[in-house]
Amino acid sequence: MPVASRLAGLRNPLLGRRSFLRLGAALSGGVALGPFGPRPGCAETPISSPPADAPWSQSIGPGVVDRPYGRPADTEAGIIRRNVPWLTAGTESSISFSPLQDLHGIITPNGLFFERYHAGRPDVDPEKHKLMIHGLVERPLILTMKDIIRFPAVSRIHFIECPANGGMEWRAAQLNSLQFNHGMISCAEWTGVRLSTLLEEVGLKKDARWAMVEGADGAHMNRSLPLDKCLDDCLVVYAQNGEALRPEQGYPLRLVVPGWEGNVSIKWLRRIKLGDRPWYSREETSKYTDLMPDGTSRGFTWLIEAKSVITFPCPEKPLSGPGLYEIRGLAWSGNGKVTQVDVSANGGVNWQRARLHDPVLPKALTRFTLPWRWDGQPALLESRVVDETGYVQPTITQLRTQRGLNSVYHNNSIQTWQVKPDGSVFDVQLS
Ligand SMILES: Nc1nc2c(c(=O)[nH]1)N[C@H]1C(S)=C(S)[C@@H](COP(=O)(O)O)O[C@H]1N2
Ligand SMILES: [Mo]
Repeated sequence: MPVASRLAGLRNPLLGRRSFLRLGAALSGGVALGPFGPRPGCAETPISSPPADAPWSQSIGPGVVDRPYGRPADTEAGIIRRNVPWLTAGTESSISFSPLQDLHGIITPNGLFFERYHAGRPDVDPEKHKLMIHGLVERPLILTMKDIIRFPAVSRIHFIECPANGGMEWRAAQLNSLQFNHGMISCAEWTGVRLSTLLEEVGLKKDARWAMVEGADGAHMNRSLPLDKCLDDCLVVYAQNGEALRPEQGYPLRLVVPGWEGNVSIKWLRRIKLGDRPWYSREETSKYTDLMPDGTSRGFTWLIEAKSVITFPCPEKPLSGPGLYEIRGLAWSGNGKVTQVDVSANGGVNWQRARLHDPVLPKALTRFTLPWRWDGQPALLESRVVDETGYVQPTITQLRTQRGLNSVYHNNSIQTWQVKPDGSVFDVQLS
């Protein structure tokens, strides 16, 4: 029997003690991470009589007109994006983090997608919004939203990660939180038109090598993109998980640059200018560069290298006592597909291969799980991803050896969660 269906059996209240113990023995032999004995992980409730009717079973609920646009159950109200007030001067140039500890699967619900603004969230009128494509092109064009929606549509699932995700932990562990250390990543199904289709429509002049992409927000945020990437897999999208983009994500139109740092996925996209060299905008010179130990600065570090994190257990979701658990997490790579995730319970001394859940898509979040019998002893949980290019996620020490301590961006190091005997979980760094 596959491990997953054995685990599923645990949730069956009819499962007898004998079969539970048999299951425990099988698991500790095959997949437990340490020398843990067969110890039941959850209590059994004997079923003698049917449960009494709850209040909600005794009356008629509200009808269909109650919620013309749905929302989560009232009891889920605490599952929200959060920000770190001291991180930025104001809320207009700020970040909210996705509550990864409460999410399932690989798609981020639209209301929980992380936000990053350089000049607040503009309220754009889709009737007036236009996209101009000009510069080194044969036929410059100004497109309305109606024009854009007429082009052949494609849908793709991709993550967007701000390269500053984890940037607060370059020097030391300081935020005891999954949401704040890793929540600047989200993943959605994006629908729109390939940028290559639009570029074919305007016709590229032979010297065109770069594109400058610019937003309609007050920051007029702009970045330079090499033409190869534009023609490869960039999308100009108007929909996110089946509905129009949210204003937070760039309504009515944004660029999605799969696998590259979130900063280049320009929101409220209003202009694409083709040229023969990069523009060296503020966001690729003063910001979004990495100061190296020798005083030089790395620029145009677009790629999001492979990264993973355990989302259960984590500081927000401690363990409730010794027993059988499923370690759960997320892995991703801007290089393509995730091919392997290993999990350690002793700070990287021994590793065990985790199961990757379908679908495993390029440049998208990938779920991994591993059954784990916790014996109540202190543990150091880590996950380490390998992507299809063979790249292995580094430790923070390995990263610092290469890049020093001056960086903010592109911290893709292995996260260590320290599990204490009472089940609480802490953010730590191993030297
Ligand atoms: N026009 C515009 N585009 C923008 C930004 C912005 O402030 N203005 N922020 C960028 C940054 S830094 C990131 S990480 C992503 C965040 O996308 P999200 O807010 O949809 O999560 O959008 C990028 N695109
Ligand atoms: Mo960002």
